[in-house]
Amino acid sequence: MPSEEDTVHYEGPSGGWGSVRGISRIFGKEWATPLATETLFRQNKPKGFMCVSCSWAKPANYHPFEFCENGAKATLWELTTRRCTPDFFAKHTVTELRDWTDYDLEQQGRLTHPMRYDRASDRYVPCDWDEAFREIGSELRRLDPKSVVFYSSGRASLETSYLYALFARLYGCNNLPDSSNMCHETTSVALKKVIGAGVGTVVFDDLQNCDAMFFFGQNTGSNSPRFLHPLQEAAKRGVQIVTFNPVRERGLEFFTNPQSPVEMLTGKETRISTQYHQVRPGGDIAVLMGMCKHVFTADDDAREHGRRVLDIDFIEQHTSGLEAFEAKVRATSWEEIERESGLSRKNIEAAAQVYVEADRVIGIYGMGLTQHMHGFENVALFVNLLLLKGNIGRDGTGISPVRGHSNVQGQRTVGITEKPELVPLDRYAKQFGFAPPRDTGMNTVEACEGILSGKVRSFFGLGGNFVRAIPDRDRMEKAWTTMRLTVQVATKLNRSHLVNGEIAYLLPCRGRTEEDVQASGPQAVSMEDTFSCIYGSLGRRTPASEHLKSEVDIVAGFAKATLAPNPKVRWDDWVGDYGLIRDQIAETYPEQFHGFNERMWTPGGFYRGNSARERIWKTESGKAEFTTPETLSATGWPDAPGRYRLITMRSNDQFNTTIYGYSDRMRGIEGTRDVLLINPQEMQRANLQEGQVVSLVGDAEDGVERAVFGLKVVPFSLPDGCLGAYYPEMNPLMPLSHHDGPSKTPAAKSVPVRIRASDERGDVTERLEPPGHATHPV
Ligand SMILES: Nc1nc2c(c(=O)[nH]1)N[C@H]1C(S)=C(S)[C@@H](COP(=O)(O)OP(=O)(O)OC[C@H]3O[C@@H](n4cnc5c(=O)[nH]c(N)nc54)[C@H](O)[C@@H]3O)O[C@H]1N2
Ligand SMILES: Nc1nc2c(c(=O)[nH]1)N[C@H]1C(S)=C(S)[C@@H](COP(=O)(O)OP(=O)(O)OC[C@H]3O[C@@H](n4cnc5c(=O)[nH]c(N)nc54)[C@H](O)[C@@H]3O)O[C@H]1N2
Ligand SMILES: [Mo]
Repeated sequence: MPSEEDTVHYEGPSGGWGSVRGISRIFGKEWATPLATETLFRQNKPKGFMCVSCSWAKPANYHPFEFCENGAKATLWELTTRRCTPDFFAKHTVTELRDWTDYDLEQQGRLTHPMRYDRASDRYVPCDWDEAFREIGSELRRLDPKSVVFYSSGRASLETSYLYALFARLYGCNNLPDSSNMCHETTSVALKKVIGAGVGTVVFDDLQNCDAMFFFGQNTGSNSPRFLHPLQEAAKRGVQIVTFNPVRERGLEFFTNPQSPVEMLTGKETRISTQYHQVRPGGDIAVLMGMCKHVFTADDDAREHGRRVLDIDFIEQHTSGLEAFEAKVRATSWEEIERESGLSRKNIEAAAQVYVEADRVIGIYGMGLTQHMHGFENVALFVNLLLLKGNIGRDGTGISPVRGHSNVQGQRTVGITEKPELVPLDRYAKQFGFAPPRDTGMNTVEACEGILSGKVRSFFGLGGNFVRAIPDRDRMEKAWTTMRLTVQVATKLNRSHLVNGEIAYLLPCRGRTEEDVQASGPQAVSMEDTFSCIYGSLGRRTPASEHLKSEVDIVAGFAKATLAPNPKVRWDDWVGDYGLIRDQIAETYPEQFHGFNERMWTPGGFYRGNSARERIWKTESGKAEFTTPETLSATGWPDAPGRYRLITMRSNDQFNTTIYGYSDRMRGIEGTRDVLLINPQEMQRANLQEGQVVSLVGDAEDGVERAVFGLKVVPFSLPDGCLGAYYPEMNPLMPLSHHDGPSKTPAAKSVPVRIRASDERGDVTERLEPPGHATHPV
């Protein structure tokens, strides 16, 4: 395996000229039009609109260009001049389109008309909005509410999300899975259990007051690039930044600020991570146990000199469970820790020593911790480490999950959840005069199981690309068509619109950058960022088509066509004035949303508060809880000869299933996504040549055949025993049953696979991936 000190040579740092080229390469002239530049200029500013990409903070003291390469891509993607019209659908059958790549589908541009699937001609045909609502409503009235699933991807505004959840509950179910079920659900469950608040405790200013940051499995440079600015400032201040990641991610190594003329001209780059450890995927529990072991040892030494490393006052007053955890740590040997983590004791101790010496520490993490069968333990142990020195609930400290979609955290805040206990149902009942369902609904994995078993009869997708994002895609797609009704609300065409139930609708909506004029005038919407700050967002662009409706309007359309009239539920008034929806939100959640309509324009957003930050622990014990892990490996399955841990990864040129292009600039992979990354020693052991085309087959021991073909072998710096390849192309290899226990987040970062050293299908009878990924010009 490569030594932990090895570096991979890239052409340049993250940011810099590469990021500017990254934008113009894809959008060419569109990028330079005055309207597009004007729109970008308003991005993430007070009275502007909030980026449709990630959920990073929108600071009060903003930069002139408060957007990043990927935020600009996401905005321009929505502003594209291309249109996917009824003519397009007349030319192509749905079966034909199923062979297209994700890239080619979204390249068709914005959807313009409501469409209904016509089975006889196997085509989408245009329809009337009223007609669509009428049929959807009458079907829903016939179906058992418990058999209907209302999915949402984390983009929909607080206003839309609140109404969508209300509609599902008025209709009679809590089947409200969302994209966070595949993402930071581990966070929502683990942090709730151990510190009593299911979101991060860090706020933006803490980044300016910390002495050390620990990064576990979060790829800042690609996925939250605006974070690079405070990170660069921190690095310049001398903050120790210690990273654990199997992949040497460029953005965590070096950064040139594309918004600094001096840095751009001189090519000056800032080193970001002071230590970089290429942990084995699934090895973080072992790392964290090792770090804690070092902290206990350092504390033993300090005691001999009458000092302490542990924050004893904090531990006594605020935590429970230290004894059992400490005993477990002391009983765990360095041999086990080294084996499971793939790192040396020396390196883990070096990282832990930074922790011992720092007064204020922030813990940052992403999918590298959450998407494992023992993701819960990953997150809980990270909290353990922070608790040892009172690093939660003080300025400049805390735990900071970096959330994904721009409003994924906010959706949960306003009621999108399958867990009724997270929603003030009594207030709902009073506010809207009905008896809300009290039974637990389905999350993403349960919805998939329900579709496979036939229990789910109808699926609504409020945005997103569900069939592409979930595990076991091939099995899921086959089951999909047995549903009675499928309805997708979207801006662009994607794979999920091409697998249809008996009755299927594709309904186009306005995007966040677009003007939304209703009875009372232009409407704003709002969202919540990863630091629990809530902002208004005002779209100004002319909508992509006159036939588009807003998401609020579409949800109200479903509801009016389905539910009996209720004088307390005033869909038409709400659509006419979104301020009235915010009044309803404030009534349901008064502590967090009082004065919502006024406060939403506070520069930097308004903070909705976090009890754990105040050291109020809303846990079972009333204290912050140490967790004692049962295992050192997060994978949840045994190693075996020839079995690899596959990391499914995002490139710098995609937003989830939206593929902007075929350039993973920061990893030096160009022109294709059909690659298999593997380290040179492993290549040799497996007798593989660079450029050879191979297949991956699933190795989950559950009797299900899984395979993906046509992957080109690329030597890459990775730990032994693991492979890297792109999400979503690899999703057919992920078993639905492989998910974190308590949260059911699918285990996308350690998928058990074998390499088949040819591209032949062998006994796998069907080609599982659409062909033709490999040949796109850059
Ligand atoms: N440009 C862009 N921005 C995005 C997105 C996008 O697709 N494109 N997606 C958005 C969404 S929805 C989300 S949730 C976030 C996702 O953002 P991240 O949380 O950064 O998610 P990933 O890129 O999937 O993986 C994160 C990192 O985990 C590492 N990793 C894998 N396995 C392990 C492990 O076992 N241990 C450790 N320590 N590290 C591991 C990977 O190498 C990778 O660098 O980004 C959001 N922002
Ligand atoms: N193997 C593997 N699988 C994963 C992951 C992984 O790391 N590895 N990551 C998981 C994660 S973190 C997530 S969040 C999920 C993502 O799952 P989703 O959120 O379901 O997927 P997206 O790709 O973000 O959805 C893209 C689609 O959203 C639609 N869209 C865009 N903007 C709007 C809008 O304003 N309104 C509406 N109605 N529609 C819009 C467009 O039609 C676009 O095609 O995937 C998960 N799946
Ligand atoms: Mo996500």
